[in-house]
Amino acid sequence: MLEKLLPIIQRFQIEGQASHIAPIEIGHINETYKLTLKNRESDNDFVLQKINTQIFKSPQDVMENITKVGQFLKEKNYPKEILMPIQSVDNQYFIKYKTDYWRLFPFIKNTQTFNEVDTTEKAYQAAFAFGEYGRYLNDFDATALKETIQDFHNTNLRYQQFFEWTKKVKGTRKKKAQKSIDQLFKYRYLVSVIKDIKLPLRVAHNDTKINNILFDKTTQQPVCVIDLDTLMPGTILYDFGDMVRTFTPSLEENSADYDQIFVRKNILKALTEGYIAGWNEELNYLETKLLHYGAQLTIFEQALRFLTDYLAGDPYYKVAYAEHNLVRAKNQICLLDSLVSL
Ligand code: GN1
Ligand code: MG
Repeated sequence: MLEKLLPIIQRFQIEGQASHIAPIEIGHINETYKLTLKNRESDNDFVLQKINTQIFKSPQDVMENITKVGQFLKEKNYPKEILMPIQSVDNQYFIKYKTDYWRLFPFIKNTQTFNEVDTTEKAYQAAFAFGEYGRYLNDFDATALKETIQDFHNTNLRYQQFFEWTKKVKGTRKKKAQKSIDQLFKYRYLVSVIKDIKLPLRVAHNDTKINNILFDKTTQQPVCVIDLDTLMPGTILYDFGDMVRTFTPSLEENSADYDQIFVRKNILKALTEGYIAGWNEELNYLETKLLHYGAQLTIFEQALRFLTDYLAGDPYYKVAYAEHNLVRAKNQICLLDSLVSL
């Protein structure tokens, strides 16, 4: 594998001899590797990623957003690590090799990620980190960011697309999905709320999953917010929502143990407090009032996305087996039922 990737690695401004490379199984979208370079003094690790251009149509825009925000945070003396890509030999933040686009990040030392939240302390700290990240970007002009995926959190459009697929698809997939389809129809009212409210346009991270925070292995404290591909102008609703979606469940999004899936209230409380504290009074009244609604909307949207992908034959999310997206959709519906009933 190393040999195959060497022509790519050599295009970046790094010193030392590539000595090891291994895939990192993280995320549903990009292809990720951990790379080790040997130097005279030490070993240094990096994260090499192939950008999925089916989904991120303009790698240029993605990398521009990341570097603009990174630069701004640096000037603001943001207290945590800032994820900045390594430049290529021709001073770009990504390279094109054959038909693919690649980028390289330093691997932040002594860190780890978690797929689940096991303590209220972790929920509070991670949510604080996302809130703090937003706060440091408070006076960054969000409109200066490119929309890396158009209509990413346009739940209304997601609903329309879902609805069209429910009409278009016949056969086994439709039959298997029918119960979930009916359940999602009933949650349609969630979309109508958002049409009538006006919230500040902010720099939204848009993928505030628990595994998008690096924790220090020793202190167990968050040290870096990662996965910045979906940095876009947006509202805080979905950032808060994606935390609720991924921090609070009793079981994670791939679990098919449906009757064991619920929102853990103590984690929800801790993350809400952490997020608000991270923003340190910068959120306005309406934003604070709508957090809980944002969580419902986000989980609803995610269920729509998984079910639409299932109906469409899995063009978007990586799947490990035929029913994977259906399972994920059912899982999200259970979670939504639980949240709505709180
Ligand atoms: C995707 O690839 P990953 O896991 O970072 C998706 C998110 C979804 C998530 C569901 C660009 O994120 O929006 O919430 O899967 N990212 C994109 O787990 O679509
Ligand atoms: Mg992501």
